[in-house]
Amino acid sequence: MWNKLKELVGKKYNIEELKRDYEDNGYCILKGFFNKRDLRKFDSDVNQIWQNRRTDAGEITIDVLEGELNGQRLKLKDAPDTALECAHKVNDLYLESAACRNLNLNKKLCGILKDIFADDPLVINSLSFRKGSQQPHHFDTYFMPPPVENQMVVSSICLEDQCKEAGTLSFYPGSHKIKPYVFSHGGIHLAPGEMKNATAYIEKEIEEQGLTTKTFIGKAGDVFIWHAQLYHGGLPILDENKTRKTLVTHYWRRNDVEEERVAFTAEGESYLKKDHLAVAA
Ligand SMILES: O=C(O)CCC(=O)C(=O)O
Repeated sequence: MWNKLKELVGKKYNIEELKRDYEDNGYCILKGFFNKRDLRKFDSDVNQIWQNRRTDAGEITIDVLEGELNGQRLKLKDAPDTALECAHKVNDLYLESAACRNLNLNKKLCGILKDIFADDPLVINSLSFRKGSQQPHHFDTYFMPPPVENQMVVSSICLEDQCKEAGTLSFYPGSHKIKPYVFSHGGIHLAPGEMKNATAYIEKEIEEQGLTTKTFIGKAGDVFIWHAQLYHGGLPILDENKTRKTLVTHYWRRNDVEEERVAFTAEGESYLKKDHLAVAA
């Protein structure tokens, strides 16, 4: 099936060029990948879960990113309206929402990821937000290091047209080639209290290598793909009324995870079976 789709995809996107961008710069962009209908379905699923969250949100969690509850992880079903009005991330909607899986496990997208990544992608995490994340620059491997070094890819799907005022995605092209910072436990997973040292190391490397930041201001349906080690973050929101609805998904290689932990969509794409994140008691 992928061979047929590949022909279609190949007409619109130059896979070799995408691969080159990914390898050389740590990211590549699929312009106009999803149509408005695909995006609307996701939006209406999310709205429905929101509206009926007291009964329908299961164990879905959110991370609040500003306001009184800043820094807290809550169950969506228990979250007060005030938390939802603030910037927040919804964790792992892919476990509950077929509309979410229809986007991040879209057959064509998975085919492209497979080409770039040289393996079948397995969704291991998703986070979706309405307002910009405003997250300081970081490597995703601080939070979810893949079983095999560098073998993680990330897709960020623009669910609406973006603007600068909404707090854009910011990143350092080429930063994926910086030797990762090794924390005191010997790995690249963030160790408590060591972010400051890691940031000092990365900033020094960035300066020595002459890397500079870029921003991405996408249109609805664009997909920004980044490498496990691309240093990136979200810039401050300049206008509180502007949103940047986005679905970010992290993928590992399917073959790096034990078979019994893998679930499949009807189209044969895969995602990690897991519990929702725990919230503090
Ligand atoms: O789009 C953004 O604001 C960045 C989100 C982010 O850093 C992440 O999902 O790891």
